[in-house]
Amino acid sequence: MCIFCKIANKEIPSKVVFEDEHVIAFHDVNPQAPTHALVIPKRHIAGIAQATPEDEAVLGRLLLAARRVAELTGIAESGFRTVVNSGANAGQTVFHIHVHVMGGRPMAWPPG
Ligand code: D5M
Repeated sequence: MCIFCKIANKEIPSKVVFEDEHVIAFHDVNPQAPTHALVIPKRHIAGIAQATPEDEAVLGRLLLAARRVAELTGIAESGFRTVVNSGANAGQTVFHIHVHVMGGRPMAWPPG
C-alpha cells in the first residue's frame, strides 16, 4: 500500500486539516510555505496522467477541499497556490495524486 493510502487509512499519522468521505487533507511534512497542506483522494489514483473519466467527481472534490483547507488555515483571503506535480520530471515524488495548498507568503512565478 502506498504511503498516502496509509495516511488515508490512518496507518501512518498525519496532522489532518480536513476530511470527508472521499478526501483527506493534512499538513506537508516538508513545508515550502508557512501553510503547506496536501489534499488527497482516499481512493488511490497515481496522478493526473493516470486519472480516468471515472475519477471526474473526485478530482473536483480535491479542488473544493483545497478551498476548504485554505479557509480553515486562514490563507483564503490573502491568496494561496494549488499545485499538482505530474510525473518525476515535474517533481512528483509520491505517486498518489495530491494537491499542494500553499500560502502565508508571496509566491513567485514562474515556479522552479
Ligand atoms: O509532493 C510530495 C509531498 O509529500 C512532499 O512535499 C512531502 C510530502 N510528504 C511525504 N511524506 C509525507 C508524510 N508522511 N506526511 C506528510 N507529507 C508527506 P510531490 O508533489 O510528490 O513532490
